[in-house]
Amino acid sequence: MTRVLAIGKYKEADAQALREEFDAVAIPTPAASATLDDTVRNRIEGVALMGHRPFGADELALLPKLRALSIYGVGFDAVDIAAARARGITVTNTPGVLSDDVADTAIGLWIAVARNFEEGTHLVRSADWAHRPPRLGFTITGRRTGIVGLGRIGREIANRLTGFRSEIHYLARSPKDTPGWTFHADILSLAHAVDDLFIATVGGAETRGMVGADVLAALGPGYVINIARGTVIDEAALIAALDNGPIRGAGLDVFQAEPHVDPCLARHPKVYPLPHIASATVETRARMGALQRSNLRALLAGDPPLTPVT
Ligand code: 8YV
Repeated sequence: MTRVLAIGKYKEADAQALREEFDAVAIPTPAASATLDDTVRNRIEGVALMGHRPFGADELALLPKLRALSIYGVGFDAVDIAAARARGITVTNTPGVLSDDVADTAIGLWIAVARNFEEGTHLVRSADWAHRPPRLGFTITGRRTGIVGLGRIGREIANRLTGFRSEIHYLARSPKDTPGWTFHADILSLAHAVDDLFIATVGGAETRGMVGADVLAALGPGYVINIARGTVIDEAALIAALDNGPIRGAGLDVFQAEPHVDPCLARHPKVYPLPHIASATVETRARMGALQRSNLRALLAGDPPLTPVT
């Protein structure tokens, strides 16, 4: 009988791999393990988790034998890591394999929003181009850019920005070994120093609402790009700063209550929104699935995991 749950909405290739290798039982959310037969639930030792629904002490309590929780994704803010640790459960994630695609998406959002791509596409498709000239955008090359969080993804964004002759600043806990990029210990200091802000930090309590009215005011007439977690931005403050100034535009791949998006943000003419697709390529998703299964395989065999959440 199975020892593994596959939680979330996997694409068929991953669902099949989890079924074939682990005889995994599929359920849509962590809370749905309450609907399983007790004999199944009480045997589960491993979980392959996808998605962003909360996996806290209550959900962990439903799985008394759980010892391995392997996340499909780099972010682990949906999981109560302290509660898992207290139960002796090892949690893993999939860092590294998605950094390039996520950084590419950040740059794509930045260009799209600053150069009015959505409006331009609409002009062509609607045939309005014949009656209305496109609006002018703003130059992105040579701007001062700030990265909130210089982890793997933040670093890849910064690497790409060097190609745009950007003056690069970053917020981190401590200065990093970087080629002439400027360290800031405080987000207000970062926002004052740059034109545009790229958010590439972790989600969860420590960063909730970190980009609020004060930071947006300090940023001035620039762009906010978020490929991290919607919770990092105070969305009400962002809407106000887009409506009344000073923010020029926002490129957002993530939202506070996704997949439900505040209609003011979803329809805002200064926002270029995407449905959390930064890591969504065939190649990266295959790597994420493979790493998730390698971690799960190692943990169930009693071996050290490849990429534990530290
Ligand atoms: C998700 C992500 O994993 O890696 C992360 O933290 O947010 C994404 O790559 C993906 O959307 C599947 O839930």
